[in-house]
Amino acid sequence: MFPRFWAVLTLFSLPIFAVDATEYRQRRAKVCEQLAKQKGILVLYGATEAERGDLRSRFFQEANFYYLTGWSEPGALLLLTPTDEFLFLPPRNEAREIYTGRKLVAGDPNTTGLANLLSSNRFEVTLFQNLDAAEKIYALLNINKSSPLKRLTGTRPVESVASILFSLRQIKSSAELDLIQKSIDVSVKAHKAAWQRAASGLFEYQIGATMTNIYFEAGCERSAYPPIVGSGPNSTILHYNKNDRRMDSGEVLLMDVAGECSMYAADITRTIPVNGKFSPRQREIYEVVLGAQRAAVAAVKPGMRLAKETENSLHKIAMDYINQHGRSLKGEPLGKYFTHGLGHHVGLDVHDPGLPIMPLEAGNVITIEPGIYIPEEGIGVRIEDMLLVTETGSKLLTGALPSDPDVIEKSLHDRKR
Ligand SMILES: [Mn+2]
Repeated sequence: MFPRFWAVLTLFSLPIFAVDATEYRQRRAKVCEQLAKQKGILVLYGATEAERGDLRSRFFQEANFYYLTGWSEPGALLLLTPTDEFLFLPPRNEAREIYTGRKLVAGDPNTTGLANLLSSNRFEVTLFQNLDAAEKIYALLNINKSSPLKRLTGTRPVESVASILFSLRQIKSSAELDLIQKSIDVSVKAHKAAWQRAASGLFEYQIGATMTNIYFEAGCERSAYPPIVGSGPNSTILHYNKNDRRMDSGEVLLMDVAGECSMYAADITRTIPVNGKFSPRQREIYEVVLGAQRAAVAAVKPGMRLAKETENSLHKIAMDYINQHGRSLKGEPLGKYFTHGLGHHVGLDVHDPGLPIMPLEAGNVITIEPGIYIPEEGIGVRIEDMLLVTETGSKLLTGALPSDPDVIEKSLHDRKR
């Protein structure tokens, strides 16, 4: 229907979808409204090259900073007041630019979308000019960023940006949903490619390579988290990511792998039989996890919670299902093998802001990912899907990747070898 559009897409396989400048401006405007109410100012330190530049990974921006600015260069600072906004950029460093290329600096035409573009050596004086009118300073408290700020702000209270920023980040805009869906779509392709390839004798890292190749080929910047490819006993280790074991026929293969594209993460897990057919015991465990997941997914709607011990707990729905279906080899309920949280928010961060105890709201994007891990049987099963919470329930965003065991076995059986 849009042949020209698609031609452009094919030509530039780099991610070309992006949130536009207007939306970043609207986000800052919402924060400024809050700042006016609280008589506060907000200071964010963007990520620096020193933090990100360990030579193993390329630079990427701090998520809150990116959310408010779309700015993806290192060393920037953001100051928001109830009525104004300032982006501070490092002064020109010609020696550095030999390595990193030409950078935008204060004095260049302002293409940042922010009202005021200043050199970072103007930051302190601008902060002091706005400090007198401020009763509170909002900043990120969880990283060592707060220490230089503490020196500048003296005895004034520094509060977490969480209270004025995280509730915004939890409600995804349609532009964000498009980007998340794009990350999901390529990650689904990665899983399907892994299903094509999985076979006894292969190493876990080979499956990982097949998967990451799909999303790097599509222009994604990085894995949303280190790929978890666990066969047999390794399927029972929650964040196993050495991926160096040779898989064998008769084992399950758990793949928790997804890309981050245009800064937005996906998070998807599937568990398949290496040889194409679940053993009766593997299938039994698989069906318990799937039943628990379906029960929790069916219950997702605004007001429900991901947390364990709370009213309207989705975790309890999944846990009850697991305890009421299947048994350990000793005849005990299986609940003790479900050893992690049920899900989390996803967005710019794979674990996006959002406490499990908070009631879900329409516009949240979350995972639902129950699992059962039985070390003594060498069977670990996790099934993780992503959902958009809607006014009346939820929309499954990862539905293009089957989780029904019959469908999985059929697609493994039908693969071309
Ligand atoms: Mn997850």
